[in-house]
Amino acid sequence: MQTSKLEQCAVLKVPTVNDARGNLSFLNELDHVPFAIGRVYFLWGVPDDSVRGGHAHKNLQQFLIAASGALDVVLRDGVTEQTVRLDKPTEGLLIGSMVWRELENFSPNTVLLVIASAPYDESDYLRDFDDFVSATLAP
Ligand code: T46
Repeated sequence: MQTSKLEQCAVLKVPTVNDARGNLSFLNELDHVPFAIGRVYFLWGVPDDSVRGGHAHKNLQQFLIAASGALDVVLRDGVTEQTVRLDKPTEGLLIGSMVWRELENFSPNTVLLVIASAPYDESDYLRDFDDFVSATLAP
């Protein structure tokens, strides 16, 4: 039986050093982020009624951290669905390829930091859910 793509998604700790001056969190490539880093981008100024995402990636892997604020990430593999609340900068969500994601319920002033395995490439996106289901369930 095919393994669910959702099992390849995981909430991982972001190593953090705390002292009286505040907190410092860091990520080492191929260690805390389990892939080679091709791009970093961040979402900010997101209205609280906004829904982002609504697509899957053929190959891209990503690691999402709510550096500030909070949001829900809804993950779907075409069969099952799981919602992960990101609300602390000390943990991040690893999303593998061929996982549909929707980002919603942003709290005010959320900054979502995204570390991606490759530069932006529109041809890597599946933006139609039926096409995604067909592709992911194909033998
Ligand atoms: C994802 C979620 C978490 C670029 O020019 N470069 C980039 O690196 C990215 C990510 C986007 N863009 C352009 C493409 C669109 O014209 O920015 C515009 C908005 O992109 P999109 O509608 O894909 O944004 P989101 O927030 O729905 O999705 C993004 C990522 O695209 C996606 O990979 O997983 O954030």
